[in-house]
Amino acid sequence: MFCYQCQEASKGVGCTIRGVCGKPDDVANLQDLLIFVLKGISRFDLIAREKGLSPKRTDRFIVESLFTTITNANFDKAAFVKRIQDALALREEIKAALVANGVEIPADLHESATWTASTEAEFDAKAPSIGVLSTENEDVRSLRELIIYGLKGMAAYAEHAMNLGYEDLTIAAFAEEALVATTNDALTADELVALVLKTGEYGVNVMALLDKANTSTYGNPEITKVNIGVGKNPGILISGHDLRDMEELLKQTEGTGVDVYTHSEMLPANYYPKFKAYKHFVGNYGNAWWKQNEEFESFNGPILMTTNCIVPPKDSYKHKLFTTGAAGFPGCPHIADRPEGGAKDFSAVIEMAKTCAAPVEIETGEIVGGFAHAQVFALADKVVDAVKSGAIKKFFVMAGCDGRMKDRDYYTEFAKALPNDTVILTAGCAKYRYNKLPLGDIGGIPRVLDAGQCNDSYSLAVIALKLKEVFELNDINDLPIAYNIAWYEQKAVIVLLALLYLGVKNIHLGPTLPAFLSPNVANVLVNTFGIAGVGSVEDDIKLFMA
Ligand code: FS2
Ligand code: SF4
Repeated sequence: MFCYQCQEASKGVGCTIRGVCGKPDDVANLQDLLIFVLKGISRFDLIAREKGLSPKRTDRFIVESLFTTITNANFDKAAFVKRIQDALALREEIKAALVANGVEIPADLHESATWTASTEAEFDAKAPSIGVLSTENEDVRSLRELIIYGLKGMAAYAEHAMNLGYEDLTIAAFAEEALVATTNDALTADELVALVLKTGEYGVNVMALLDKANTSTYGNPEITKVNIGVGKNPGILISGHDLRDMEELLKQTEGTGVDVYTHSEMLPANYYPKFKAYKHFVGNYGNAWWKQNEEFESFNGPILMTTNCIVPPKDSYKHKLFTTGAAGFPGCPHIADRPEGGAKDFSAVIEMAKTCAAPVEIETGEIVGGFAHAQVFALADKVVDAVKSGAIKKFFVMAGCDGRMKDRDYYTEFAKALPNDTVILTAGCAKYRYNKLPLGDIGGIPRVLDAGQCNDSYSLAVIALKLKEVFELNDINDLPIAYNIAWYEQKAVIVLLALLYLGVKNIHLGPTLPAFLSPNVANVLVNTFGIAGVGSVEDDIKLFMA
C-alpha cells in the first residue's frame, strides 16, 4: 500500500504498511483499485451521457464509491470486493449499451477501461500495480491526487444532498471528466492546475446544493444552546454527517424511552429547527471524532456512524458500533440502505439501546452554535456596526477538521491568544479545539461563531461575500478576515479548493501541509494563492494582526 491522502500520513510522507488511521494494507490497495475501475467506468459513461445511454444508477454509484474511500469511512474489505465487482459489471453494462447502439468504442483506452477480473485474489494481485505511485512523475502524481482527493470530498457532500432528494447531474459528470483526466498522460501541468481549480468550482456548487438540501428540509440553523450533559434514559449516540439518517433515527426512537445524542460532526443537528422538535433529542455527548475510543465506551449505549470518521473500535463496544451508508468496519453491524421511497430500519440499534445503561456524564453545561448564513444575516446590522465601531477588529476563519496529533494544541492556544476584539468563524470538527473555552462575546456576539459541519464552510464563504457587498469592496481579500484552517481528510481538501476558486488568498493550512503536495506543486500554491503553513502561535498572531 501507499496512501498519503490525509494529514496523518506516516512521517508526513505516506503510510506503507498499515495506515495511521488503522486501515490495513489490503483495504488500502482495494480502495485504489476501486478508484481505478471508476476511471474506466467514467471513460465510457461520458460518451453514454452524451447519447442518453448512461444507466440511472451510475451517478449514485460513482459518488458513493468515491465516498467509501475517504479517510476513516470504511475499513471493510468485503465491502470493497463487492463494490469492485459491481463497478466492473457497471462498466461492462455501459460499454455493451454503447456497442448495442452502434456507438464506436474509442481505440485508445486506458487500462482502467479494459482490465477485468472477478475474484478477491485477482483484485489483491492487481491492486498494488495501479496505486498512487504508479504515476512516476511526482508533480503529475501530486496534481492528479489533489484532484482525486477533492473529488472524494465533493462526492461525500453530493451523497448527503442526494439522500435528501437534491441532485445536480453536472456534479457526477464533472467527477467522471476529472477521473478520466487523471489517466491522460498528454495533459500538461498547467492543464492539471486548471482542473484543480475547476474541482474547486464544483466544490462550491456541491456545498451550495447541500446547504439548500439541508435548510429546505430541516429549516435554517438558528442560535442554539446545546446541552452537553446527560439524561437518565439509555441513549443512542449518532455521529458522522448524514442528516437524513438523523431524522429517521429521531422518528424511530420517539416514544421508545431511548434518548438520542450527537457526537462530533453531528453536533450541528442540534441547530436545526426540525430536529429541536424532538423532546428525546438530549444534546451532544463528547468531542471530536478521535476521542471516540474513550467516549463511545462511557456512553454505554449503541453508536451509529453515518459517515467517517471511525477509529478502529475497542472490543468493549465493537458490537455496539453500527455503521450505515458509506461507513463500514469488519465485525460491526451495518444498517442496510433505505428501500426506494422508504426509510432505513434502525430497530436493531433501538432494541440494543433499551438493554443498555444511561450514559456516564463526562461534562455538564452548554455550548452555543447555529451561526450559519441565515442566522448571521439576521444579526448583520449588529455585526456591521461592531466592525464599523472597531469593536470587532478581525474575523478568523478557523474551519476544518480536528485530529489526534499533539501539534493540534496549536489551535487551542491560538484561539486563547487571539485579542479580545476578534471573532472566530468555525465549521467542521476543528471547533472542538476551542468551542468550550470561555472566550466571551463582543456586545452580545459570541467570539466563536459555529456555522455547523465542515460542509457549512459554505456558510462562511457566503457570509464573507455578503460582508464584501455591505462594505462595498471589490476584493474578498480586502475584508478583515484571516484564514487559519485545520485539515485532516479529503472533505477539507474540497473546502480548500472551493475557497481558492472563490479567490480567497493567503490561507494558512495546518497543522502540516499535505504530504501529497510535491515541492513544485506546493510552490505553485504558495506563489499563486499565498498558501502558507502555520508557525508558532505568537508569530502567527503577530502576522495575522499586522
Ligand atoms: Fe471531522 Fe472527520 Fe467533517 Fe472531517 S468528523 S475530520 O470527517 O468531515 O470534519
Ligand atoms: Fe495513512 Fe491517512 Fe491514508 Fe490512513 S488515510 S492510510 S492515515 S494517509
